[in-house]
Amino acid sequence: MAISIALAGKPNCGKSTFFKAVTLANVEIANYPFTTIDANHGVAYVRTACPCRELKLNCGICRDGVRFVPIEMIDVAGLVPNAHLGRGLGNAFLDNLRQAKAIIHVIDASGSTDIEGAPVPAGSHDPLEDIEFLEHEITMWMSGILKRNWERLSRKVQAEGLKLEETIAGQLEGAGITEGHVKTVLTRLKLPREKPHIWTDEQIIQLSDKLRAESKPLILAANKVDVASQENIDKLVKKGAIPVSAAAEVALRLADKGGAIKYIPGDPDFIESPSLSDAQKGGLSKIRALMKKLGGTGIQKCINETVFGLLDLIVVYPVEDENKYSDKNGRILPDAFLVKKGSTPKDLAFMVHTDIGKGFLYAVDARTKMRLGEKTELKNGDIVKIVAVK
Ligand SMILES: Nc1nc2c(ncn2[C@@H]2O[C@H](COP(=O)(O)OP(=O)(O)OP(=O)(O)O)[C@@H](O)[C@H]2O)c(=O)[nH]1
Ligand SMILES: [Mg+2]
Repeated sequence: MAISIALAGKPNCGKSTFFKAVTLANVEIANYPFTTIDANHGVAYVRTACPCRELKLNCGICRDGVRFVPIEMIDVAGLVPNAHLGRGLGNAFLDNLRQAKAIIHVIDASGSTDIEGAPVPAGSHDPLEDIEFLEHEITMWMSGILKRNWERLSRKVQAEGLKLEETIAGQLEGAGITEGHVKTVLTRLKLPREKPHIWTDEQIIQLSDKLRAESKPLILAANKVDVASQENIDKLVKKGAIPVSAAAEVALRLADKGGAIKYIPGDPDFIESPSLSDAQKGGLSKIRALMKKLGGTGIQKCINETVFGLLDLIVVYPVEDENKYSDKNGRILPDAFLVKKGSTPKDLAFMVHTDIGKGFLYAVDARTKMRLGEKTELKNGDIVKIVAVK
């Protein structure tokens, strides 16, 4: 199953525009809050160098040596401060974040929407104010779920010896929390383990906050930089945000699809076809100026940073024929898998198929033809043949 990433943030910050840019799905986009109510799900891609170039092969899948590995993107409804108290659409729709392994927090860097997403004169709202609330709302959403039945559950932990990690993970299953997450977080927090029923509200919020950070790390995308002041952009970059223009990326991808330009997502520039109208040229030259400044539109960079930076994933290519780098039908480098850094060939085998994982014997590095032991750490770009008992 592809890894899921969610786009979240206040209403009207450009989440659906970002989503449209990366999935080319036709979704509703408008300059007012709560345009999106039901979450949009689509396929986006992380960009990487395809090994076929280096091997002097043609996989027929990549574009000019650029490989796009699919991930799932989720565009959720806008969230406002105090959504957990029922403001805006409330936070029930945060259930859509359940599968998300990371969040791209989209911020309107132009300051042309207030904290609740209503249009205001450009520059009149300080985007720095929009940063903190999202994490808080997600934390409060989780703590709200955890507190449901807590009285009863925590007493059971004490009286009937239920496993604490299992109980908490079970309660937060809908938020995508696993026992592993709970274990990691509990070892860091100094909560009285043996008496969960005396945990205060504050302690439950603290636990939820750590669980949120552990299970859904987040990066900031400072959107609408095409109309934002340099001052706002600088302020957000200082906070670690990646400057982006979702609108520019939509224009480029559509122009590329329509044949007006050649643009490979994530490239710092594009090539114009000779037959453009003056209006097209005018629009594109504005985008080009922005790309020069940012080194691109920032959109692909955001996805790549989330997948490779935040989530620490690498790309590996399982093959069946290590000499031809292909599957048994001769398709070259047919699959690209995103795996956690530190994964072993055996982990990869399990990802390919449970039976292959169970029957794992050894793996071969297709480049060197050397055997890889069960415990070898895979490297980014590895091409691996797995040998398993049939
Ligand atoms: N100038 C500029 N406008 C943008 C950009 N991205 C989005 N917008 C505009 O911002 C407004 C809101 O965009 P949406 O994508 O609908 O925002 P959203 O966050 O999905 O909004 P909700 O679904 O209401 O939460 C629209 O008018 C978009 O055209 C951008 O990069 N630059
Ligand atoms: Mg939307």
